[in-house]
Amino acid sequence: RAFSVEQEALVVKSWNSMKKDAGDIGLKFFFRIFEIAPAAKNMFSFLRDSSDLLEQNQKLKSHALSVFVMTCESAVQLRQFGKVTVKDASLKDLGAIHFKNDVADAHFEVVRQALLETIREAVPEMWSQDMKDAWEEAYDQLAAAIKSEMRPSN
Ligand code: HEM
Ligand code: ISQ
Repeated sequence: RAFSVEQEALVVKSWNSMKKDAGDIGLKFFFRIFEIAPAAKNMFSFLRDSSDLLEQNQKLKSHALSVFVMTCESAVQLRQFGKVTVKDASLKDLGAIHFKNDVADAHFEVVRQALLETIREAVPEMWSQDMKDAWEEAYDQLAAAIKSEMRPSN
């Protein structure tokens, strides 16, 4: 599927504006996921296993930040490399993690909706249908790349 020069520009423009607040925006993204699908909370080990609230929060924050940054950076690189790339992680490992945690197609829809709403709220002044389409396309390609690697690891 094509990701155009114009779409890349829209993603880069909004990402540059969100970068400095990526920690806060990442947290909002995470909480939005649970607003849409409260049951998803049980999937995350750092929310499930830890009774230490501070530790929970720190893990949640760092995970949310890394996921948000990864999604944005892979979108930015989509055109540059013509394919999905992730920094500091392999798609194979990501596929295995999500397979192990029983992540289903419906969950990917939830995360996509949460991502789009979070970005819309973060950059309301630049939000447009074209920007939405660009982010949607970038997310779908990243999600497809992860799904294609969703199998048990040995
Ligand atoms: C783990 C990214 C979709 C649930 C991870 C990790 C990354 C990641 C980087 C491992 C590192 C970390 O936790 O910080 C992504 C990306 C997605 C995506 C880029 C979409 C394109 C989803 C979806 C779900 C999900 C749809 C289901 C709600 C999880 C869970 C873990 C995980 C349960 C393991 C967390 C733990 O307990 O350690 N994801 N993810 N992810 N992801 Fe995702
Ligand atoms: C893992 N996968 C998808 C979304 C996430 C959001 C916050 C923390 C971890 C995540």
